[in-house]
Amino acid sequence: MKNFLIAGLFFLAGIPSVKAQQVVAKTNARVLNEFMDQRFGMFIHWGPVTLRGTEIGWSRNHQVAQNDYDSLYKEFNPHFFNADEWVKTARDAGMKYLTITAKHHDGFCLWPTKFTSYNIMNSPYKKDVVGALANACKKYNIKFCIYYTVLDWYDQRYPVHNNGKPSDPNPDMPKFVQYMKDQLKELVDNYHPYMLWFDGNWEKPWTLEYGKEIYRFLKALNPNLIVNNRLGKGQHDQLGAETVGDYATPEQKIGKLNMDIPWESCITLCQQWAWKPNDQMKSLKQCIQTLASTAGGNGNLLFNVGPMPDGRMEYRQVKRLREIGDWLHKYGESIYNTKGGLYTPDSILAATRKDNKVFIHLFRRESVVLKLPVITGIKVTKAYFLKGAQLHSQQSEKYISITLPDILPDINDAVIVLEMDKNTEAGPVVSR
Ligand code: FHN
Repeated sequence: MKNFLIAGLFFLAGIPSVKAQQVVAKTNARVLNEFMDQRFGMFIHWGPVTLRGTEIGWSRNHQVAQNDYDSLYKEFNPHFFNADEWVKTARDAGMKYLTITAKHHDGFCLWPTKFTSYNIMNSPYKKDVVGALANACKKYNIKFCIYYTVLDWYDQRYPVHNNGKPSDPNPDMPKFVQYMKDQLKELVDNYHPYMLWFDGNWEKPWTLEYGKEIYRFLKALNPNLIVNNRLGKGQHDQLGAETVGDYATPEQKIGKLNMDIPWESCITLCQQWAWKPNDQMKSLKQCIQTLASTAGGNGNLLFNVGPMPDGRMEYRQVKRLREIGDWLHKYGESIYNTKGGLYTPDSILAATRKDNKVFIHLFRRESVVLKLPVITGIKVTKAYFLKGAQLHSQQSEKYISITLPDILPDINDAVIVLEMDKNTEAGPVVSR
């Protein structure tokens, strides 16, 4: 986090720091640091496509004929939708922010936008889903965030249509970008999102220049609005010369440890982003170890659920999320407000740190003694399971050795606390 501050300060002072030459988070470093301290958010992919149980956007003109797909909104009436229930599910899972697909690639809008009739108010449901979630997030102290795609396979002004449909005969990107600005102003002015999660920047019609134009437009509306890195061009899992935005977004994978740039992995609880009947769901072990390994890499986890067409989240998914929340209720000190490291995450463990404490997230017991490389100049003064028993440890010139009990206190992630003789947050990260 310190590095964001340095880069941010140099940028503010107009002195290009080494890191600033690549990309500088234009959002205030303090705001970004606070975002990264939260570590865990809910991603929600939802829309009329759930009536077919196929993938949002991608199944249009593929598994679902285009006209059929585009007419689904006429049947969409999620009478069990309850924004408070969704937000309480996120809260009880230990999630600190929530990101809803206000508009995905299929162009359907979950709020009463004035700029297209293809929106929720013209479905039988006729209620503002985005507004209800924004209000519920405020009520339960969850940061409200919005997903908005820059590609729109429905709108005639956008030149490309999905899955092989010929491009539109009369595209008009300048008009389409103005449409985007009109909608983004609606979303920012009416719902005050904490963060905007852009997507769809890989198609040819979208240019780096459009990305910069929209970023400037948004920063003029709210300088503290956090924006992910999918407004410009370039790789999603890194910040580079073509990046526009504040943080990297590795997808369906745990990002590589990076102490210099903010990043957030977006990963699905099941296989599909939008709801699918009998979709394969991750085990509790997979969920907790994914979260610990993401935090161990100094990143956030945006964990996706796909609610059903009637507005409910599947009970089995809600139960899984509550199990994660129960784990975080006990061990959250080792995730929230920590930094990644001292040790690079691997298949056996991950590590996070705060002040003079290092939290070792032990995923499985390989042997009686856990050996960790010594970090020069840092000594262990105490070792114990977080919320648990004391542990015997000793430190040689090369290794810290911790004697483990036969049975670990948590089969998914047993958290060991190493209290050190000094603050460890500025320390190096080493691989075992
Ligand atoms: O095409 C989308 C996909 O549907 C989903 O929204 C993910 C979430 O990050 N983003 C795109 C694929 O990279």
